[in-house]
Amino acid sequence: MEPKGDIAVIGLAVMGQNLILNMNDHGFTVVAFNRTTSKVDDFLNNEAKGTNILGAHSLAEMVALLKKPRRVMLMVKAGSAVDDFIEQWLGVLEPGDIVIDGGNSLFQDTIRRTKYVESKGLLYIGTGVSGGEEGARRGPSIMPGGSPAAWPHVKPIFQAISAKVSDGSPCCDWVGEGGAGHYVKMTHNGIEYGDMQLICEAYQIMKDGLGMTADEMHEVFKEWNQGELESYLVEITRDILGKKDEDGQPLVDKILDTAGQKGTGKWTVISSQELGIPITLIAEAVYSRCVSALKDARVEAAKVFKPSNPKFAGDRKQWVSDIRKALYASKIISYTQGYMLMRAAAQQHGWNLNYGGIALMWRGGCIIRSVFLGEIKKAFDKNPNLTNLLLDPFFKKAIKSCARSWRKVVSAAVKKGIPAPAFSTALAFFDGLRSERLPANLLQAQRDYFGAHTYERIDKPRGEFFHTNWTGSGGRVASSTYTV
Ligand code: 2AM
Repeated sequence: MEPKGDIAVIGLAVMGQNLILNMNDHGFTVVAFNRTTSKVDDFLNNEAKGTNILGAHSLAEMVALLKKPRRVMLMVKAGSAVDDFIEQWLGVLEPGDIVIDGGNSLFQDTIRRTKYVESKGLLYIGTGVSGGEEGARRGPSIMPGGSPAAWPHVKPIFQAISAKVSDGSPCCDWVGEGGAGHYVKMTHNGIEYGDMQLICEAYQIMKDGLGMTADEMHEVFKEWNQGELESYLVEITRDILGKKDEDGQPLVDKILDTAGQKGTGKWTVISSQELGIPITLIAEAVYSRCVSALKDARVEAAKVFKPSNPKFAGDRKQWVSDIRKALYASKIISYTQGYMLMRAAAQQHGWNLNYGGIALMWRGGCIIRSVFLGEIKKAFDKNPNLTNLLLDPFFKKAIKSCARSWRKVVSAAVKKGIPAPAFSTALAFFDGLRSERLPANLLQAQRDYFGAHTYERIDKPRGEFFHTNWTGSGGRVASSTYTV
């Protein structure tokens, strides 16, 4: 009998199960496999009952059920489990078969694995899948990269199961070679950290600066979700603020204020450091989670340094409008930085990224989905070579119309001692970017003074380096110039 399986999915945790059910809904025959094989039977007898999903209890059985070229997709924990599976598969798959990793793998691992699997004659795809459980079930954002020759074979499945935007375009397209898909997914997660932090800062300013209750803020987020901030994260914030505990009090007020993290935000920041790209907002978002984790230290310090009166003076409605604008402007900065990062990574790794396509992939299905991403898509459609999102006419106008409120909110937060690190760093970055002359002339002089690191001059061509004997007692020899 001819094998019927279109694709195998390995790993029956919640994301894996939901992706399988989603593929089944779209008419694909999926083979389900899991290391602990009892989970296969459990799945077939419950969630997958009455569907066309096939179970396999060994890799050999799985392979026998698949049409060629075989497509096998891993939905297991990132790390060594992926390498273990690749080794096992290389023993049972054939040249031309396609290995897909749908976990949150580090992009360097995906670069390495793509090369390795290709060296064995097979094809590799490392893909970001975003949208949580619900996304996996109803339509995630999917960001595939790896071996270009594999794409036509997985495209029909991935684009069928992905989220769609209003005109029907799928939130899934080929991202690029090697680790490009996982890089874009990592950047997505970094931006997600930033978006969440911005919302949280707006919340804290409204709570502490304006004395607003969760119910009142629920109304504010409801309104914000009807304008330019309309997004999944604003929507769930609205719902969270409206949720009551069993005693009728807002649940959010009872949740301990220490945040966890799994590492993709940190990876984004590490990559930005390596590439020398300032993604200051995401970095502050990661560090803010670290500060939140210092609960005991904060409780101690608050006993000594607690701000005496954090309340803002003035009209509350006006403040809420200012905070919305500060959030919007800061968000524009965060995406500007995120796109700068992807552009630098693409250059370093030789990826031909489609920036408008990335905005479209993020437009639906994933955690950062928003109306805002539609504007980014438009900006790149108009100018595919746009190097700085801030220079697009739409965003230029938006930043200009928010600037006064942004400064007002950041200065009030500073004056009153309410932490707003992401709002503030966004503004500092903006001010840095629009400074034709920064104090780095002095910095270079300092470096040359103590380390003979040399400097360039404004009255000489770039690339000519000078050293001054600042004290009259140092040597004549300059250290070689280098930039890390
Ligand atoms: P399990 O059910 O056998 O534990 C999420 O943890 C998914 O990843 C589960 O399907 C889990 O399989 C799988 N997984 C985690 N580590 C694994 C490993 N080292 N080898 C195989 N599967 C693994």
